[in-house]
Amino acid sequence: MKLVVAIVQDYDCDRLLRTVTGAGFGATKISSTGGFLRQGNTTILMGVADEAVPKCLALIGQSCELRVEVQVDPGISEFVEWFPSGVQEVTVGGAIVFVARVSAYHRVCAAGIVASRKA
Ligand code: 2BA
Repeated sequence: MKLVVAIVQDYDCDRLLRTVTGAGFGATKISSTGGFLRQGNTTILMGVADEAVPKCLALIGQSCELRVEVQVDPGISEFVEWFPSGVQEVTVGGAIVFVARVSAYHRVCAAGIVASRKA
């Protein structure tokens, strides 16, 4: 099993979640913030069987677009109208995806371990 961690733009999140859950993948959405732009983005966690990782990556890719975002220099943001050179464009997206090995997956409850998968 693999843990697929996808960082996506908020604009793409609903479509991505509909697509991956519609294909039978489990997914968890976490609100996150990009370190460079300090703007909101979304991190999706998915536990995925090894053989399903390529399909998962394809679905993520088809749900996420490349976009140009404007980064305003926070030091001079109030003067942007007069100093347009303080604005810089960056290309963001589609999705930044990490695939990590999972050593074990458990579902636990008061009755104990009710489901487990080893890597
Ligand atoms: P941010 O860190 O806010 O970065 C937004 C966009 O700014 C990036 O888009 C990239 O085009 C640009 N950028 C980022 N760091 C830069 C730098 N040091 N110098 C110049 N330009 C820079 P993406 O590459 O599509 O990344 C989108 C978001 O994915 C990032 O938002 C961050 O939240 C996450 N991310 C990207 N690479 C990562 C990594 N290696 N580890 C963890 N998170 C990452």
